[in-house]
Amino acid sequence: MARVLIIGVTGQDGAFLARALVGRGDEVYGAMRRGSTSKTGRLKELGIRDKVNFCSLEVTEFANVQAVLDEIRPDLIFNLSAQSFVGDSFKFPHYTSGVNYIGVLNILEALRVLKMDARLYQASTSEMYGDVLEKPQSEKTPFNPLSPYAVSKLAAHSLVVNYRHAYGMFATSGILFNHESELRGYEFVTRKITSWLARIKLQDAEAVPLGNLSSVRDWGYAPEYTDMMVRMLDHDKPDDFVISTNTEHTVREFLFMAAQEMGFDLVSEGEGVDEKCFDRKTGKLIAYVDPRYFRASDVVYLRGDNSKAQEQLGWKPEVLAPEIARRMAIYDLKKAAAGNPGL
Ligand code: NAP
Ligand code: F7E
Repeated sequence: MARVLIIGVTGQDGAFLARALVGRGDEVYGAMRRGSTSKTGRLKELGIRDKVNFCSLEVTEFANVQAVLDEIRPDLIFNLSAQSFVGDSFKFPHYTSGVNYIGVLNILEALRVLKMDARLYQASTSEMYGDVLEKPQSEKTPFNPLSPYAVSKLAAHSLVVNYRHAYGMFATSGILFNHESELRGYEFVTRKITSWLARIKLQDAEAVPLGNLSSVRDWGYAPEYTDMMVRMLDHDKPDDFVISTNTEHTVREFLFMAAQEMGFDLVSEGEGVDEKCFDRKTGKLIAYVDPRYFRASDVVYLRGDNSKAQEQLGWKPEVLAPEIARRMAIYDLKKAAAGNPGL
């Protein structure tokens, strides 16, 4: 049984990771920052809220990070904390850098100063590939970030590699491609689509405004990805691993798949900012392009090559984008039917 600290336990990944660790009998500590309302809804949804020992942590405060690590003395630390919404990172670049980079520096420095030999997992991201220099992207592909979010994550990633080499720390980076689930935040495009379509279907909501429908992502299923985080820290040495499904879909395809699950039969008309998606059966407008959702610079193509994780960690993703769209659609229809779209 390991003593585990999850920093960022209230997020999508934190909740699934906590469930996996509680399930294998670990003593799980969940670090979170105070808020004006409860943030433990995802843990409650997974039925494990009372199995997690909560502690207060603000990752940008070195003294606080040091005190928490000293008090808990975990064997394993998963740093999932981040300002994780790429769109917002253009509006809040300083704040994003503080949480995503200084936060990681604080954790690494606290481990060094306290002379702790805990194993650290850092949540790196496929966004670091940015304007991709190779297709598909593996651990060997050079990074070329396109947002303040990606730059901050690349700085943190480089620091983890540096501390691993300089101090011999067991610090591992998972370069995870997009992963979604029924517990995904509502600002991300998959959840925005499924939650909004459910409200169109059951509550007669207006059509959903979207940004770049041609953007390509390699979408996986979050619980499978958090299982891989555990495997990365159970591995015999610290390293970098790409976690992806090696498949690709456009945002438009995800929209059509989710819509089909809800009984819509979409057809697209027009191009670029004029594109609109109608339901063939009713002629109703379901989705349209709204330039307000375009990004200052957007990552338009991501598809991973997970060969290293397959070989060294035994990774084989099973839940792919069509099934993810189906599960999220069913879940959000149920929520909307209960009068609680969760927005
Ligand atoms: P998420 O749902 O946005 O969760 C982020 C977590 O970080 C939340 O628990 C949040 O707490 C916490 N946090 C934010 N600022 C903090 C601070 N200053 N101090 C302490 N905690 C703070 O993100 P996710 O989708 O679960 O992703 C988990 C991690 O993986 C993130 O680092 C993300 O950047 C990275 N990642 C995600 C994906 C993906 O597709 N999901 C892919 C690659 C990498 P509050 O509840 O208080 O906001
Ligand atoms: O956007 C396009 C958007 O916000 C995906 C985070 O978990 O994964 C996530 O970052 C694509 C982009 O995810 C809308 O322009 C079109 O091209 O769902 P997203 P993301 O930016 O890929 C990575 C791996 C992380 O590390 C991040 O933490 O979809 N898009 N229309 C839209 N995106 C949003 N959000 N909303 C739209 O209306």
